[in-house]
Amino acid sequence: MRFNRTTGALAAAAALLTTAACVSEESAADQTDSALVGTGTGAECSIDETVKIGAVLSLTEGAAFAGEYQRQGLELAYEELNALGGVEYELIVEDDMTDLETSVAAFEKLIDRDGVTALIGPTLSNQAFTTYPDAQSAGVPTVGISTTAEGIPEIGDYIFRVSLPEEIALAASIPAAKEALDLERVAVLYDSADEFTASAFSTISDVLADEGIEIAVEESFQTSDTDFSAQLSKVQETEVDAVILSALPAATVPLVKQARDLGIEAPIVGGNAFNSPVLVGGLGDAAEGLIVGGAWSSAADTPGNAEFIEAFTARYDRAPDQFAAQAYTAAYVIDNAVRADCDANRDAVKDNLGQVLEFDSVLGPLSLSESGEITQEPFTQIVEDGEFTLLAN
Ligand code: 1QQ
Repeated sequence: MRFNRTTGALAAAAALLTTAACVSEESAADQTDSALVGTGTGAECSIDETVKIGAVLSLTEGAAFAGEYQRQGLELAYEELNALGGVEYELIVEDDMTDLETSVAAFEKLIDRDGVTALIGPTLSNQAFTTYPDAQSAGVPTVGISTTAEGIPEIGDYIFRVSLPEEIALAASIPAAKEALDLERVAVLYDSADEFTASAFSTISDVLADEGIEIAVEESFQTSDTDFSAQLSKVQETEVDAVILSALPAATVPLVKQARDLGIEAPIVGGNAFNSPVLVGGLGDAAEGLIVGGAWSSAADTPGNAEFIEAFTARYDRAPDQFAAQAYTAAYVIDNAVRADCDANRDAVKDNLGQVLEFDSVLGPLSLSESGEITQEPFTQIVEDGEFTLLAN
């Protein structure tokens, strides 16, 4: 149920007059904070109370390569949004240290202690599968910005994502790589211990089958592994046109370096986790020719992209990456949902997040469905001279 100030007051008065038959209606009204309901809509929306937004990001440890860019993307967006006037946001960021229990505690703190309107994050799907059920049962609209594994929006109707599903990224990047590299036989290496990389492995197998590409080598490893000689020796023994790799950067960097040291020259094809300048920097020359599917490109002519890149670079003295762009977009999508009915109560925001149609963003036009899933065009990029360059879109 949505309220503006007047109808909210009327509903409250009406609730006093209702009989026991309307108990559920009464409790919905009770949960509505009238100070979070403003006047006007869209750009004219004005809400008196500060709207709290919580973000759980991996700012340290394994996934900090993405989390730190996400924090900066969010901070920039909320500075811009607060400058627009009408709605004042307070962004509260918690570091989950790339750790499951810390992520759960951070969600609980933001939901119960801070009473946030909406949540953003966490950085990894691995954490999301455990934290999202808490957000769902508390009724807090939650927007994933890099939670790309299969099954995330299905966790519940309060769960959304402004992050291109890995299935869509791979369904674009593998055919693009097939065309660019004439792929017939590949090796597939994957981290079986992480929810995202394991889920991507199943998608990779499906896409390769659809494309008629043979899997000549299939090997797995664990997130914290550092020695990949056993898996790579299998690749070395086999003639393959490319290595399809499903891994987070902490494993990708040593794995690709060890492959190159062993003389394996096959091009590497990866997914969302590879869209990182941290990864490209860590790999150095070994990154050349890497093909990645993802949600954003600095080269894309999407609405506001040039301005976003300029503002981000000026503010942080480095260019943004995909993770910053997705975080930045989520802040604007949530703001759009708040302003739609000028109501920052959790249920109003959840209802409006499920009705985002053709929203112009730096990721390109996107929509969000009631099921929480994003629709947007994927981008496929290749690393050339240390920079991501568009291969297909
Ligand atoms: C996921 C991901 C990671 C690569 C985000 C950093 O896509 O965990 O779903």
